[in-house]
Amino acid sequence: MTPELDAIPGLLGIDHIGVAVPEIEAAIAFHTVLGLRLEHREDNPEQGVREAMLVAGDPASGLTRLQLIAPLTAPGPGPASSVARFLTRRGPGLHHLAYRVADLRAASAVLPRRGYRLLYDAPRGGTRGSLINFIDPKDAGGVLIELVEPAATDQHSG
Ligand code: V0V
Ligand code: CO
Repeated sequence: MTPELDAIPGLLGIDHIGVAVPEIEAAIAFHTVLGLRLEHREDNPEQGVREAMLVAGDPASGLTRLQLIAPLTAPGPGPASSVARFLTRRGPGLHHLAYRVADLRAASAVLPRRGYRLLYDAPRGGTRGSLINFIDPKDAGGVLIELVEPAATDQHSG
């Protein structure tokens, strides 16, 4: 493949948008009033987050997902999660944009080749058994971009 054409193969669309919140229950309550439905909850200690995935719209017409993320670690001494740092430095708000890819390893191979840094050397565990990695926001116009390959059993959703 020529360098001009070397792009991520199989970028399928936006998987979710991540919003950092200090307290997950209040955020769920607000977004439920907007009409989103709570689809999934999970704690991810490796990422230091408590997560709630909400969904809008009719599955037949394509789904829109919002991922609320709150720090998992209690305030106080000890290492702060990156989301806790984000809340301290920037306050609640838009945190990341997650693109769904068909094959995260193939997608990950392209970026360093083109001079863009990934945060992890190898994919890590994301929501619902997915594989995730992130592009360094310094290389992505200040936006934290997540690449997510859903678990094989989850490919139908969204
Ligand atoms: C920090 N920065 C960001 C940012 N967080 N820029 C854009 N979007 C964000 N969310 C900038 C910050 O303004 C600084 O820029 C610089 O990065 C370093 O800031 P820091 O406070 O020292 O930040 P750190 O130490 O937290 O590092 C930032 C990165 C870190 C992005 C490297 O947050 C990280 O590793 N993120 C990936 C993991 C993650 O975010 N997990 C939570 C979602 P200046 O001041 O130097 O210009 S978990 C998830 O989505 C899951 C599980 C899922 O979907 O399944
Ligand atoms: Co995410």
